[in-house]
Amino acid sequence: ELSKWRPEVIELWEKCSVPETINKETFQKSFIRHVNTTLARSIYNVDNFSAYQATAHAVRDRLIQRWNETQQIHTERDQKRVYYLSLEFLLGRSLDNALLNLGLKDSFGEGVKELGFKMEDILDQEVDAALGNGGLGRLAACYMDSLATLCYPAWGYGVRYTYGIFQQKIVDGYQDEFPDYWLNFDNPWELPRVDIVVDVQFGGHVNKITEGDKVRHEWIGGETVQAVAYDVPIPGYGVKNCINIRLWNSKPRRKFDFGKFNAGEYDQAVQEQMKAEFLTAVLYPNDNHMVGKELRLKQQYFWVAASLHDIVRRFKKSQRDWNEFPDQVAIQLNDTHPALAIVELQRILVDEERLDWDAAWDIVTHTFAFTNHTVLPEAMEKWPVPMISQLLPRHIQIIFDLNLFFLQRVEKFAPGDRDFLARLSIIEESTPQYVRMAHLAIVGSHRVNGVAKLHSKLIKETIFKDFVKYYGPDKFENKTNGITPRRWLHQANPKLSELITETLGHKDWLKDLTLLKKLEESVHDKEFRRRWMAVKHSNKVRLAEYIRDVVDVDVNPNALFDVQVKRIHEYKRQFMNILGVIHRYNTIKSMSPEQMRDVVPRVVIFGGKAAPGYYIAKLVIKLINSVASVVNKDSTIQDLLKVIFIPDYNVSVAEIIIPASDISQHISTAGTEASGTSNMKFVLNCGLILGTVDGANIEIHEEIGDDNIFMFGHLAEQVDDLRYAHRYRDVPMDPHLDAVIKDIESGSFGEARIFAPLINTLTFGKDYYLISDDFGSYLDAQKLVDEAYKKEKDWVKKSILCTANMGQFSSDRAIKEYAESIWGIIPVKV
Ligand code: OAK
Repeated sequence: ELSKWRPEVIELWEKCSVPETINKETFQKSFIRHVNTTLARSIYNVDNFSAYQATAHAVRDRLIQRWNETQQIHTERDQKRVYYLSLEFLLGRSLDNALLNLGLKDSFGEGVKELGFKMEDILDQEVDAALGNGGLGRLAACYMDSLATLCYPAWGYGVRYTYGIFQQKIVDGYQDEFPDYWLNFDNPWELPRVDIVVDVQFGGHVNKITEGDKVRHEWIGGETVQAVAYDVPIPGYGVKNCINIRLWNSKPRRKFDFGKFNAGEYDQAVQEQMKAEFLTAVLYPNDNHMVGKELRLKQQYFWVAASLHDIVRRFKKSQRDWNEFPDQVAIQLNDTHPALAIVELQRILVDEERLDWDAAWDIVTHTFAFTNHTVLPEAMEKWPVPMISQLLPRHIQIIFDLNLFFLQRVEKFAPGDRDFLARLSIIEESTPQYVRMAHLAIVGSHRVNGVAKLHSKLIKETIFKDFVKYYGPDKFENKTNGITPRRWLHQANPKLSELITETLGHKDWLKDLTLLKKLEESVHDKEFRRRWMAVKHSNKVRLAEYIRDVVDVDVNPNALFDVQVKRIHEYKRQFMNILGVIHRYNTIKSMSPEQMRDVVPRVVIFGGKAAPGYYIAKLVIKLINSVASVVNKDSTIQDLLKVIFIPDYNVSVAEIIIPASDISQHISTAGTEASGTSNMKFVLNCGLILGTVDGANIEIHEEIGDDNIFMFGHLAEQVDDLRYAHRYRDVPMDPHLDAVIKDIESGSFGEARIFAPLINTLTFGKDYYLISDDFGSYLDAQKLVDEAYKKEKDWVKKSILCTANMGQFSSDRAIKEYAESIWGIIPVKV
């Protein structure tokens, strides 16, 4: 393609594109140039926010260079790529992360200081990119960091929501939601690609055309919405590779209908425009819960169609045979949200590329793999057949055909077993019929994985049991989740990172987390233990300051910090935690001054958003705040207990909270939390955990050993029987729990009637999440925590051993496993 240019031109391009050296001075030049030109400001009116923008633009210039080089080399080498399709990417802030990954933090920090700014103030100006709900979205972000760092040829595809997850405010103890208009002031971390536009079709009808002995289908009519690409560069740590997340934004195809406008139908002309833009306006705020809104289905297809178009276009450039598609392309489905991609690829291959059905299906099934992130029944996606038929008339035909051919094969496997067929079918035979997206994802993929050992075992034994019978067990794998140590230790906990680097004598641990193991040797070193504790203490001071700023309560950094931060959900049992807090409060109140002297002071910290439509979860927030307002002003308990609800929990708030925790709670009903990833973040940051035998807690326990974790509660295999007992027998309530409930009902924490629906979940609701069954062992485990915290020296040792044994939980390990056993891709280093 270079041949169209004269040699002098090429030479000039090469001369001018030599990358600038990066150091403090060149940074300062670039900073000032951006203040003057990009921002059109001057020395007279640069505030912290413009300083942030200028710094971000200076970093972005370097990112773009790396991004270009990476794309170029990946195109040249033409190795197999992986495409990670995720409806959520919870990236958080980018500046600090980019500075650290590029190794520019020190020089740029010096640079801004000389220019009269503080790096911390600058970093604090950035708003989070919060395009996700919780675990699933943050996992996608960690995986992109690892894919870049390990130099894999990878792309992320997602949606550029105008509004990310809502902002949470607490008003009179209740959650209030406010729109997160994160794009209000320019976003330096995205590159708009106005040249990359894909038409996406909805509605219309299908013509069946017979040509000789062949039939083909033509999907025509309906409306067209355009997808415009916005690229978000993701730099690897300590490498030049910088990969891309492509986010799609919707816009109307026709700019404006002046015909209608002039005919006086002004509002109609504007409406069409607004409707198209509305498609990517808002992220659905539900975690682990499906809400069957048509707009959500439209979002899913819009994103899947644009992404596949892009992937297919890139493949076609290499002019290979279609059979080679799965050798060049791996597509990972982050849960079932992108499952329509399976149908879309089959449609492209059959209707547009005219491959025959079976050849196309062979390509499709060798391309896709599917990750399941939950076993909760309310989270299983299914869409009414009439809704899909309306929006995607050709896709529904393909789905029925796929299902027919699939069930024909199943019928051969289990002749005459109609129940088996009905259970496996992609179509649920209800009125109306539904498309089961998980079934579609399994049938269309060559691999299915769960996200922790227990979860992967459970999906094989429960929700996907029949598929295991049919396909055999080998199609189903485990890929235990991981987290990036760059953001979750190096960036969030700079002091601990420094101490580790100094102790180990290198920074290699940031790329090979198993090297932390060597810290074990230092547990006997008194001075090292003192410094380890000092780091924790200073992180607690930092959190105490944050708490004072946001909720105006003073907490003592010498108290035990006990943290539960995550989405508010019944299965995660924040309710059990606050009931335990009430028990603790009443216990302290009943003590003599003598007895009180023996109590370990605690600060119990909560944070997390409830889905706006999740009534019970919102009541849990109200109860926490009601308990907090009673406890925090009760001087009779001498500051032995404080309860804090930190509002608007998000990625950057997590970066302050996690390093400051002494103990954190991961207390889901056994078998309900697929993995959890914050458990890994807390332990990596030398916080102990109090947890149930669930998700990745189990594997963390295996790695760090019995002495360094507090586990309690019933096991997953007992859950069915316990639920059965609640349903059909009179199970006496745990006496401590009973006392706590009576206390709430007596009005100790405000009007009792407010909390009646919450308390009813334990009684009339048959205690589905088994709080009463686990309450006794929960309180016992809490006692052990208090006792252990009193033995300071042993506690520090435990804390060190936690960090030292977290090597397995790096997202680098997880990504290597996916790359090797599912995707079949190899690194291509810039
Ligand atoms: C969100 C929407 C639909 C289905 C699942 C989710 C989700 O966020 N699941 C969470 O995924 C995390 C990453 O794998 C796990 O660590 C959490 O346990 C799981 O709840």
